[in-house]
Amino acid sequence: MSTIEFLDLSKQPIANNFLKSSEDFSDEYFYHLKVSYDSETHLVSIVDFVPPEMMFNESYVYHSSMSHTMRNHFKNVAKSLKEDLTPSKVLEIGSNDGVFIKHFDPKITWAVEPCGNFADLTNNMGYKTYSDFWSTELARTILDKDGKMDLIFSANCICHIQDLKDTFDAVSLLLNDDGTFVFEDPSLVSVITKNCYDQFYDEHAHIFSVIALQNLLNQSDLEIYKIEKISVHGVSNRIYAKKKCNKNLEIDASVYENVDLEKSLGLDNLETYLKFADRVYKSKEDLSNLLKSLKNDNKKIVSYGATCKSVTIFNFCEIDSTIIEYVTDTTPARQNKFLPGVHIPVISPEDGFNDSVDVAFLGAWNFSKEILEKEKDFIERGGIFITHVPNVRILR
Ligand code: JHZ
Repeated sequence: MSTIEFLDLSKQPIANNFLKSSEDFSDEYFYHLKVSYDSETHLVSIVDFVPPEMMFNESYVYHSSMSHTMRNHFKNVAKSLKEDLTPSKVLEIGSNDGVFIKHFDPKITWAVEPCGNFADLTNNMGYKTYSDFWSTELARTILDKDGKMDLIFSANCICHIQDLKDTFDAVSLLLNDDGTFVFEDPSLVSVITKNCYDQFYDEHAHIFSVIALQNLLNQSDLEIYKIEKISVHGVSNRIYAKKKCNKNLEIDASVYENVDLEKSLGLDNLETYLKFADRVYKSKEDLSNLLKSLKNDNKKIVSYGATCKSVTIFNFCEIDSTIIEYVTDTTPARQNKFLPGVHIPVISPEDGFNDSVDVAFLGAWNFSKEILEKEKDFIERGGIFITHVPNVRILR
């Protein structure tokens, strides 16, 4: 048996299933969030997968366009891919609200998006969007109708797909022999070194190391030739891969550098994950203690950003509305609902981020730069931001 469980993050709800009313509390779905390491492929995955249809459907609430940081990010990556690769046919897997594809000509761009609400949105924007889960079956359908693609792009999506062999086989099937597959997902180096265990939740079936990706892509005849470290979502990797049969395939130094870094951090060794788990349990204790002591000092505590990540934290650390009064979030579809599992109310920043707040937990810590700039007034009047990344502390 090569798969070993190393972290237990307790009973968890579906992280994006924001509840409309207290009547929904009693039949909420929970699963046990445990994380494992595969000593053969070195892949880190959650143990019990939630059925994809329960997570990704027409009620999906997360909009990639909700932050200035992400809008800019996708504008820039679209520009550089167009300049560097000059693709004449582009496909995005997991196109969400169109934040990336809107920078491409609809005549040469296709999309795949299982959440019906978003597929309708991008179809209405003029982009042919297949409202389905990515698979070899779907890739065959697209191949028949639209032919092979020069660029297949995916952001914060591949790590959501449970069957990676089928996923990469499907890419191989639909990619031109000289085409490029580019995808970005949170980096395991960052999760381990920054102790951001909240990157584990139902949607994140895997958190990738380059070492694991090399093994998995190779099984589908794909080869990583370049890696860019990007700052979004608390550091992600943008992976560039081509078909192995491509005669012009040159491996960039960034690939060797990433593998060396991961090996030096022990990401190919179970011991590293067991030590990480110890740090996570300590982080839970520290966060509970800090929040309780602030509460004992009669501080009003809220959380900033109703992220999936904070669903993991609050459920794991058993933090509910007796400690965190409410969560503020800019996404209308998350507002005036209850955070999954712990049922803390979610309201808009206009309604809740005001002078009455003393302390704000950074649920959206991955946007801390944007948020700290935006909330200078809060800090100037003595407001406190706290975070658990890389360790539990008050931000100064
Ligand atoms: P954010 C989702 O995770 C789910 P979440 C998914 N699985 C994934 O991989 C990532 O996204 C990409 C709000 N906000 O991006 C907006 C403010 O309220 O960290 C968002 O709801 N004020 C697909 O949910 C949330 O925070 C602000 O000033 O963990 C951020 O969510 C800013 C900047 C954001 O992803």
